[in-house]
Amino acid sequence: MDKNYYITTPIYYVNDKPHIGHAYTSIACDVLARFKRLDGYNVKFLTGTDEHGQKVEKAAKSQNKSPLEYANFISKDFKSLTKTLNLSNDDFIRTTEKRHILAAQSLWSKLYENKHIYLDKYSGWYALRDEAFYSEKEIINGKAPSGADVSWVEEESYFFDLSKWQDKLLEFYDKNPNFILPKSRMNEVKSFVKGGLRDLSVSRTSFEWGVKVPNNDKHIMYVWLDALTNYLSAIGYPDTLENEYVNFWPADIHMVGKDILRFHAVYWPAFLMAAELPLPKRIFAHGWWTNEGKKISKSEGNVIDPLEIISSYGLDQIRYFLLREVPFGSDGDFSKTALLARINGDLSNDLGNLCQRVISMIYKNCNGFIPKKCEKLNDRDIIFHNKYNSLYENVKNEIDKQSFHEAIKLIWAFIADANKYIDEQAPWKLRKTDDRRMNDVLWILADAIRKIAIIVQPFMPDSSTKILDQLSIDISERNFSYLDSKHAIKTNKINSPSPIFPRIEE
Ligand code: ME8
Repeated sequence: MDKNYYITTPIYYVNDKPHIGHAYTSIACDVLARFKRLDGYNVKFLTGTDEHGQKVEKAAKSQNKSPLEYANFISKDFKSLTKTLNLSNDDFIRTTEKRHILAAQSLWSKLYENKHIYLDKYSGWYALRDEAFYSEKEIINGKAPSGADVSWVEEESYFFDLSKWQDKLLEFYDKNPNFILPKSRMNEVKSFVKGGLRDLSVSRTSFEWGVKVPNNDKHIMYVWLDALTNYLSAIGYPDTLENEYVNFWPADIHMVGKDILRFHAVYWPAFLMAAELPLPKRIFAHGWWTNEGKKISKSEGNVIDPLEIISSYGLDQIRYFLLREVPFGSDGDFSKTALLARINGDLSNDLGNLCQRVISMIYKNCNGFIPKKCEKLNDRDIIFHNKYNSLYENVKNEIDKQSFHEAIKLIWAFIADANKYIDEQAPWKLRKTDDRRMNDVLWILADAIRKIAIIVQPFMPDSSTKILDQLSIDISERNFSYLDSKHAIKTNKINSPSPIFPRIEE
């Protein structure tokens, strides 16, 4: 079985500070990367910054900085966000790095040699905000379909023969029905491609901030052709014999926002086919967040700063909320009421209380040692105990579809069950009447919490570590192979518990 897994975030434009959208994509990828590592995969998780193009050049000018100075400055914010979000990325690529420029120019040369690029003249609409070309029929009331302003561009340009790839793309989508998820997005992409593809302008001459086109340095590469190549530059392309390339290409998943699906699901596969390179296995397009019901925009002044919400509510709390609140793939609303309900309900009441009750009972009543594995389970115990034999498989199935919310729901159904079990069994009463039965019940619950904390690790790495530390679970025994029925909690000496998810009153 192929045990390598390559996952990428989009690379983020350095024209502005990071916002909630960036944090969202990155956290989702981090959960997937951590999940796969715990499941025994050799993972490469890539993120980075997209530093060329007219948009960045303009932002730099407005700050009286050179584009590179400006890119250096903002790229640092994105790099530091990876730490703030506790991302487990293995690499951080910047498109101004040598390794990337070499890869982008090599890909260009390959497309040129294969006769898929030709010189002509572009005249048409360009939206700076989207860094995208639009045809006359796409323009709505003088704006791009995304609502971005457009301007008329006429310049000499190289073109990529995208129109020739229409049938091959459609054939590929049909053969690979899970290439684009969610499914509704696949339909959108298919109908866009069926509507006819025009050759794509892939170079610009009217500004300078970009990767130079090989053998014609009047031209710079179109920022999207440059940017998409990052997924290859980070694994050593053009050296296709290099270990990283051999292990990790084709990528298992490119995670993107719905607004940039077309670039990833149409242009990128066409470039790759034209360069005779294998195509990524999946493009997943997630939805967009609104803020208290309103579209997020700078002009509205309602941009959500990830650093601010993390310092107010806690990192794991935000990671949990973003992935639990909204079905991954759909749009969602960021509201304080919903956030507090999740923190105080799901985290504090459900998971936090369960851990606190069980661990403190063991600490106080079992001399601080996890009780011995109980020898005789009764029928109720067996029903409860057996439920989590299927937990790992079921959660894994959801994660493999990027249904993070469904995966979390399954885990929380199990947590609810554990809370029901503890209420029914009332070990605090058994303490006075039946010590042995109390020990058995606490053993079952301690093992349940161990399993919950292990499977929650990808979502809330810090909090689950605290729980596993409180149970003194050995660091080497925290991966998913310890979720099977052969493994159970040992008679560890445990530490005095402290609450993991304090309630937040506002
Ligand atoms: O597009 N909710 O960079 P970017 C959720 N450089 N996601 C949001 C969002 C919101 N309100 N607003 C933005 C680029 N996003 C290119 C990518 S990849 C080769 C090049 C998401 O900085 C958006 O969908 O504009 C996109 O995935 C990312 O944030 C922003 O990317």
